[in-house]
Amino acid sequence: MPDAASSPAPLVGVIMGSRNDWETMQPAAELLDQLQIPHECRVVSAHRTPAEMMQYASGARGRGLQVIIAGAGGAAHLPGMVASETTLPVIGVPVQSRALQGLDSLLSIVQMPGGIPVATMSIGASGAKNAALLAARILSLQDASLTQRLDAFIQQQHDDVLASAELP
Ligand code: RP5
Repeated sequence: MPDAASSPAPLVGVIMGSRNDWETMQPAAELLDQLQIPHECRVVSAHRTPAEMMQYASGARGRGLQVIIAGAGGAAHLPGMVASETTLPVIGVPVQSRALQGLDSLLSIVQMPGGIPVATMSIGASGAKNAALLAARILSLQDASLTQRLDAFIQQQHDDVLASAELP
């Protein structure tokens, strides 16, 4: 996992409930890198380090973060608990669990009570990738150069699909 103290100051916090979630969450970090969005990556567990989780969430806005991406698996309380301690947008990524293949994670994250929103992505690495893209779209509202980089990403994706469209 990259050094959390990397500069410039992070705008997106990518957190996860366990180091074992990193493989799932890494595509989010890679996409944020590609879009040149400063970010930090940390393990913050709702169950194993609850005090640190509360501190992370309540201090996030003051440290300059603008969006939090939170990945968790199983009894996946991290995104919802973080959203309860900050008014920043929180994007939840359900990590695929061994026992229930991530359906447990998805339902844990998506079923928030009214009043505390979590934008829930799909299960696994695709969800992590889309979490980064959603964070980028939020940040692009105030950043014209990021909007251009997002447009270029979409154009490249379009071109890549067309280039691979012809099958043998
Ligand atoms: C959650 O429990 C984590 O997000 C992880 O996906 C799941 C299992 O954690 P480990 O036992 O693999 O550390 O808190």
